[in-house]
Amino acid sequence: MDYFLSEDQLELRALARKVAIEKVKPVRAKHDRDSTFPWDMVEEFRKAGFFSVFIPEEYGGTGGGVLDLVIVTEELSRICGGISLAVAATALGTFPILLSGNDEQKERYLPDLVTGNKLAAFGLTEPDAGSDAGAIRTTAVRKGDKYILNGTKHFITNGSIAKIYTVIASTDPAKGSRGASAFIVEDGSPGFSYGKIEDKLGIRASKTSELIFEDCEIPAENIIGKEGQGFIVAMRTLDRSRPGVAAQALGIAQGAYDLALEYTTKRQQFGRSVSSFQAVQFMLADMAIQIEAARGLVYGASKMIDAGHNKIAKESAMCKVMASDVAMRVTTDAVQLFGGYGYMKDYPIEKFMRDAKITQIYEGTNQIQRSVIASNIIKEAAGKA
Ligand code: COS
Repeated sequence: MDYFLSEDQLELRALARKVAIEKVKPVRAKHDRDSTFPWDMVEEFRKAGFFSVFIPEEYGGTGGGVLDLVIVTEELSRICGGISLAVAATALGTFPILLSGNDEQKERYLPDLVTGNKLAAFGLTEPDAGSDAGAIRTTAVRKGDKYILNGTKHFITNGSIAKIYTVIASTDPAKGSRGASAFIVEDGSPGFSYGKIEDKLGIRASKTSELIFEDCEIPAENIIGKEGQGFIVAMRTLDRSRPGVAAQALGIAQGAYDLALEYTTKRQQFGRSVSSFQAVQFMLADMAIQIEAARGLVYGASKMIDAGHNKIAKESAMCKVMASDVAMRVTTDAVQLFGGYGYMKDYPIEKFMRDAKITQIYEGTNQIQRSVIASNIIKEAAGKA
């Protein structure tokens, strides 16, 4: 389908597709097998300018928006949904600064993020605060010109390899989500270390680790916004980053479908290509329909965000649910279409199914997304939205 992308966006898509095929494809199996972080690919993404595509020109970006980030993430994920995260997770960690940081913070941190010289990560989730993001226990106590952080974040994408972390901690635990605050924590801050590195089912080329704060000292000026605004900073961030997860899911689904289509037209059984059987044709058609429907929603939500709409929680959640559920169904069907070969690691298709699963879970499970959607449509129906 034609989404009437701008000339710049079409060029960006062509560049991302080229980098994905020429650079990412040859190394994706190795990074997946060894679970190594793709610094070689980060270098390629830096050269291609992918870290800059959603950052305003005044901070050295291209002035593109969420849709540009979606285009890059989709194309990279079409080849490897794990390697694409070096860019997408950096964007997640950058959004709090971009959306709610002050001028000094933007001037200090964005130049290194826009070039990809430093990667970023977002630290919200804790062992006992996943879906219930308001239940975080990491604390931040003001002492003179510093904040002292104590607690543990886990399942942090880009954890241990990022240099800049946007972290949500409680400055007033009695107030729950209204007592949360957002901070910028740099790698190497005193009392900041990394814990367990996770061994994962999929997205194995992406690092996921614990962040440990033990009397971690950061300058008081590293608070993003004011004390008590951290939960809103987190929610506004997730509203703008979830289309990126949706784009990752969309790319994974498209990549699996591409392989399944190619395979079923070549694979001969009963003296003919398996794609000549109606059972297979219907599966391919359903995959194509679902992918295009998901793309329409992802691009539509991204365009709303880029057009400056403020109330985007529902649409952002909708595109994330849709694309990730599609990715899981399409990749499972793609494995099925490969038959026994689909189950073997000699073929790239099983990796797509493993990579797809996380998109239904992280940046808010699809159950949480449905809660967000439901609460918004009920408020709208009552005329309160
Ligand atoms: N934008 C701006 N403000 C928002 C918001 C949004 N999208 N969503 C909620 N808020 C505000 C509310 O208006 C409310 O403000 P007041 O305190 O002034 O009334 C405040 O935030 C609390 O909202 P709410 O009562 O809805 O919070 P809940 O604790 O019920 O939690 C959910 C809401 C479940 C939506 C939230 O905890 C969530 O998103 N959880 C998933 C977290 C997640 O994605 N984790 C993945 C890890 S991060 S990679």
